[in-house]
Amino acid sequence: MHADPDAAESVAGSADPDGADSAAAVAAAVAAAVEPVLAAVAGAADPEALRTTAAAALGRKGALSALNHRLGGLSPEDRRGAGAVLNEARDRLQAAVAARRAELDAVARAARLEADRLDLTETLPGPVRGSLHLVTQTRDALEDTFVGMGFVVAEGPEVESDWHNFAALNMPPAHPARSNFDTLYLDWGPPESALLRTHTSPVQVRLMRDQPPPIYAVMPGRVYRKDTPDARHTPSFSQIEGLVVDRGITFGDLAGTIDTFTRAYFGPGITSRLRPAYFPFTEPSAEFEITCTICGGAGCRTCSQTGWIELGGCGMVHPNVFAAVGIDPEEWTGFAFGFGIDRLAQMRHAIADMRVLADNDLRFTTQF
Ligand code: 2NL
Repeated sequence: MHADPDAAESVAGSADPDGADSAAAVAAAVAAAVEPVLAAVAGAADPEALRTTAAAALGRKGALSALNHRLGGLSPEDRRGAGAVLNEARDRLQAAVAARRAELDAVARAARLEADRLDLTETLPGPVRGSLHLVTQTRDALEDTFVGMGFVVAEGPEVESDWHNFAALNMPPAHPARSNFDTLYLDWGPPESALLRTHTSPVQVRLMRDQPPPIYAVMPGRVYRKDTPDARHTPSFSQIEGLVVDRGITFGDLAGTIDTFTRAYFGPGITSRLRPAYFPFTEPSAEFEITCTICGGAGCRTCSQTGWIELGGCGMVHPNVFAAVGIDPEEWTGFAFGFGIDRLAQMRHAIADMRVLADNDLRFTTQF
C-alpha cells in the first residue's frame, strides 16, 4: 500500500532513501504536519475557513489520511507505534477544530444577538394622533355626568319647524321673545317656516310629544343664531338642555338637581345658586350661577368680584308648553334647564376668545 500520490505529498513524505520506512519517520512527519494545522485551526476566521482547514487535515483526502497510508509499509510493531501517534494527532486536531468551532459559534451568536437587540428604552416619534375637539370632549363629560345621575341622552334635527322651535315653547308667531334669538331661516316652504334651531328645546318638545312621562333626559347639540362673531359669540355653538317630567316634581327638585350636577361635574368646593329670571317656556324661571372657578368664590376680575359666574337658565315647565305637547299639567309637573357647552369650556380653560373654538387652528385644538 502506498501514499495516495495527489494527497498532500509534501506532508505525507515518502519512504527513506534506502526504501525502508519507520515508525520514527512517520511520527516526525505527523508532528511536522500537525503543528501548522493546529495554528491554522486556531486562526480560522470564520466557520467556512475552519471547515476547509479541517478537511485538508482530517478529510478522506487530507494529510492524516495520506500519512495513514504509510502505515501499510511498516513492520507490525512500528505500525502499532506510528498508528498510536497518528490517532493521538487526529484526536488533538479534532479537539482543536471542535474548540475553534465553539469559539466561532459564540462570536457569531453574540453578533446575531447584538444585531437583533431590542432597545426597549427607545422612543420613536410615531404617527401624530388626533383627538376629539375640546367642545366634543366637554359634551362627552357632561353626558357622562348626567347619565350617572339617571338621565338619558336624546338628539334631534338641526333643521326645525317654527312650531317645534318657537310655537310649542309658548312663543306664538310675533311673540317678542322670538327676536332674542336672531334666527337663521331657511328658504324652504312658506316664509319663516323652516329654520336652523336656535336652542335644543325642540328636541324636548319632540320627546314629550313622542312618549308619555316620566321623562329624565338631556339634549346636547349644535344650535345656530345670526350673531356677528366676537370674543363671546359664534353663529353656531353647542348647548345642553335637561328635562324632567314626573308626578310631584317641585322647584326644590330643580335646585337640588342643578346643585348635584354642579358638584359632580366641577368637583368639591363649587356649588350653585339661583336668581330670578324670565324665559317664555318656564314659570317660575331662574338663572343659575356657580362658584367662580377662577377664584374659588373669593372674588376676582372674571366674576366682577361677586364670587359667582352665570352658567345657564332653568325653570318649571310652563303649563302652555305642556298643553302644546298634550301633557296634562294637573297630573304632571317638570323642570328644564339649559346652558352653553362652549361657554362652559371657555370658563374651564380660561379661553379669552370663543372664535378659536371654530377656527380649528391646530395650535389651539392640539392643546386638548
Ligand atoms: C339658557 C336657558 C333654558 C329651558 C332652557 C326648556 C325646554 C322646554 C320647556 C321648558 Cl321643552 N324649558 N328649556 C328652560 C329654561 C332655560 O335655557 O340660558 N340656555 C343656554
